[in-house]
Amino acid sequence: MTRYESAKAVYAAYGIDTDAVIEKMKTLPVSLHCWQGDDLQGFDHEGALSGGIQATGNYPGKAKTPEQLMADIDLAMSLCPGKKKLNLHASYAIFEDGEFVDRDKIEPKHFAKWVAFAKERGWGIDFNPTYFSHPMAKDGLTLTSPDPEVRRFWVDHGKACMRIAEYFAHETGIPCVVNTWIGDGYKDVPSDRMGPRMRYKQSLEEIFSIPYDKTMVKATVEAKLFGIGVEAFTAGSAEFTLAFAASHEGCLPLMDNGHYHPTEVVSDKIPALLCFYPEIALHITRGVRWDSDHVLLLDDETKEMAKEIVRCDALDRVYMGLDYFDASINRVCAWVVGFRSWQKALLGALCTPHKMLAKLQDEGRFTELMVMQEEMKMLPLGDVWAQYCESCGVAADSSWFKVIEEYEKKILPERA
Ligand code: RNT
Ligand code: ZN
Repeated sequence: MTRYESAKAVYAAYGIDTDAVIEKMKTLPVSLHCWQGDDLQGFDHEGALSGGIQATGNYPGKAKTPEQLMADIDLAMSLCPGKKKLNLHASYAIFEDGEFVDRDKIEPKHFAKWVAFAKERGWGIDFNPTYFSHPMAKDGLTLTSPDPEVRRFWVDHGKACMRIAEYFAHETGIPCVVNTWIGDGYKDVPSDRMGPRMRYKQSLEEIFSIPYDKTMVKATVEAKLFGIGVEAFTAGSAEFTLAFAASHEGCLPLMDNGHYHPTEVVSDKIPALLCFYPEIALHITRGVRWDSDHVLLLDDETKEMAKEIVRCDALDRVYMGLDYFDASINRVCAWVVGFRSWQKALLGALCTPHKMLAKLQDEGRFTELMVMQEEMKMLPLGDVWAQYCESCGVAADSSWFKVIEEYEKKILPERA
């Protein structure tokens, strides 16, 4: 008996068909964020990252051109099992030599190279307007700015991004999640909290008022508690975005698990939102003490989030995207570790006998429930993982790291 055959029998005893799980895994799109590759630098500006987010570290070999970034993404994706999608930011527009188009005027053609790249690989594309790292983010404010000219610029950016999102969806034939996150807020106690939120609401309504294909373009709004330099107040709070999405047809809430108080968990919020929203979206990340966007690992909360999606039978109602950026380690490796971690979490979730455990809960058999939950932790998931990876043509163990090391040796001198 091979290790997989033996594991398969163990899971079968709990009513889990691991062959079916492996096939299911191959159908679940997970969106890989382009911005891990270059610390969110993008191609439309020079200068520092703003908006209250930060990539710390200075590891060599950062991608500086679209070609380099694409090569890095290709390498990362080739080392991961599963179905992939690409997540782009508007600041990754690709211009012709000497061309520059500001964010309020970008067009689908500025993303044609990304579309060709994704289509060749059979990937869908998700999208994010970039409301930061730009001189028009005056005093750190964009869609909430009291200056109508600033708001106008960013509303036009939002509309431009809706058109680009629709282009992605129609070109790839795969729905595009277009996510709005703004860093707008105040460092210290504001004297007006509702004003900025009303302006944010109106700006969003204007952006989403343009006609677009609601079946193919999924507009999401991402909540946040605070950012660096905007500790006292952020306009797009949890309540604001949930209420906005609930009251605007076609709009979904997006939860980033780095964006809540550290004692709150998104795993608990997933089933709460699924009671009301037909679809939701996630940014899956790892916050260490704050919204630090550390590389995703297979930790308890990561596993719990995956379990909730599976338990709620919501794999087709939850858009899963990764969102972290670590500049202190090999960036390609960071992508791979995070993507593989989420794949492991999903696999573990699909290999859990949720019905059996829920029955114990409903029957009030809590002692047994605890025993069984602990028992599940020692089942041979690694052997199912190995089988899954093998059937996807990727290494199950850490031997993939050698490929990264070689790539690093080759590319570092070129990019110095
Ligand atoms: C910031 C948000 C946002 C960004 C990306 C780059 O805190 O999480 O999603 O990380 O848009
Ligand atoms: Zn996010």
